Amino acid sequence: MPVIDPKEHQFHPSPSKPGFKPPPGAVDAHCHVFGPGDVFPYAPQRKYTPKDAPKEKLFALRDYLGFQRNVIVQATCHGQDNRAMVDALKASNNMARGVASVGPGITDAELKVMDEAGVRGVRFNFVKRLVDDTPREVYRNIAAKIAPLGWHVVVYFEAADLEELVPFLASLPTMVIVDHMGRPDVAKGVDHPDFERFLNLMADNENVWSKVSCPERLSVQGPPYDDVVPFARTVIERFPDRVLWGTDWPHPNMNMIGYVPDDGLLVDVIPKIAPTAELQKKLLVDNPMQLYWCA
Ligand code: 0GY
Repeated sequence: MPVIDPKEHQFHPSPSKPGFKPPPGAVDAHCHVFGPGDVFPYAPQRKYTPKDAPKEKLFALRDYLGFQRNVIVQATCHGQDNRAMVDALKASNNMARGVASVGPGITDAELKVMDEAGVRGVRFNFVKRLVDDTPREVYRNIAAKIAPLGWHVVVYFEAADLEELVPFLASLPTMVIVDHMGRPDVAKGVDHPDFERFLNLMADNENVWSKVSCPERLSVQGPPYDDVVPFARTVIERFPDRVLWGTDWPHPNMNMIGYVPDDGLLVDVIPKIAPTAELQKKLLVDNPMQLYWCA
């Protein structure tokens, strides 16, 4: 299979057709849109500059992979300017929901406008290579503002930072959705105390959910990502009603990994991590529909 160079392509130009057929109504619950930069400029404070990955390409990929809906998560390269994401929601014919990034000055009126466009959450990012530090107090105030709307908080952090974050995460008044299983170091193995800490976070806090996404980021071995399977499978089997799955298209920062992932291969990981039709339906349909389309 040819290696697609991330210096030339933001996303795979011709992903393979997955062998796994998602159940009807499946949701890709973690993906992004980038630009186009001449319409929706990238944020001055961004830590990386992506190539454009506009909504039309996202929706075409959704159909090609056999999905019906998207949850579009604001990426750090757009900072707190949510226009590209909101524009995609409005163009989706109610087939996309959004997760925004907002600052302390956000008003109730601005939140209401985003709510009407389909935004259902905000993202708090603790990954140091992606964002500058934000005081916890700022995040607490934002969480208090969005809670009355029934929105949730998406959090992105790395496994090494979880111990320090647990009290903050446990104190949030909303549902809390953790990106990519809290980014475990898969080389340490599924029984490592770091991953146990993450499982305990979910066990101790029923409002905490996890995306079992991003094998391409977590894997040491690369495709078909079998070294990530035990992690995702453990989370799904222990918490089948609190898991989501997403492609992470258009795969920001793949320069670090050196190849552009084939989205078809990512979809083919699903039956390995959710081996029964019942688990697949919860993961891809019931759970995301409950979180994003119930109101
Ligand atoms: C992801 C992962 C990454 C980037 C972002 O918002 C972002 O820029 O989330 C990453 O570099 O690990 O979930 O898209």
